[in-house]
Amino acid sequence: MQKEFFNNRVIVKVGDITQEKADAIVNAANSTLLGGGGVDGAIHARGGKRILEECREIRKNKFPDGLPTGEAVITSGGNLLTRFVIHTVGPIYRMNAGKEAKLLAKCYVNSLALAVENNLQTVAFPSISTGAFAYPKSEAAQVSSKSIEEFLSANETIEQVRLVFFSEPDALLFVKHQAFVLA
Ligand code: AR6
Repeated sequence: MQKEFFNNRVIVKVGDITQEKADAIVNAANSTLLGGGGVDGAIHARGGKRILEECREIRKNKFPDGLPTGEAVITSGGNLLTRFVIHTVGPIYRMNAGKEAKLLAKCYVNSLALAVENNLQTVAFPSISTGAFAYPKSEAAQVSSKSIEEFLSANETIEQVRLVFFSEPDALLFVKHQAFVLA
């Protein structure tokens, strides 16, 4: 299935994010930036060691204590089909004293802002925090769609945001709970 929102600037699809051809794909990382399971594991496994080396440099030079939740950084795409990987750290559900939604929205907004800073036009996101970090998928759909819509309303350079879900039920659940105003 595929569905479009916001005058076709947002595409909802099913797939493996490591197979996306976009200017950047977003990694659902953790604050160490040194890899893990899920999307993070798949990106580092397919992207090769260059991505990890760049993450280590970012840790050393900019974030010795780890990347804070809601922030985003950018590396090259290594062996992936994408030029860049934007790494962001989603909130762990119920571990952020009621600030989950704000932090999850920051992940999307900061990732898109970084894409704009780097003159990128197409960005693919996984459903941040909805795996190991246990954010309920229906709530995440509202938060991500609202923050993306708000960002795109104020920006003209991003041509397409792709929301890539690992399974069809996940994509359909997103479509059911999303809060896009513009179809
Ligand atoms: N392509 C698209 N979506 C995927 C893929 C894939 N290849 N693999 C999983 N998903 P998660 P989080 C979906 O756990 O919740 C890692 O260990 C998955 O079904 O990857 O933000 C990191 O190192 C789910 O809906 O990310 C962190 O420690 C969504 O992607 C932690 O997990 C996100 O699942 C981050 O947890």
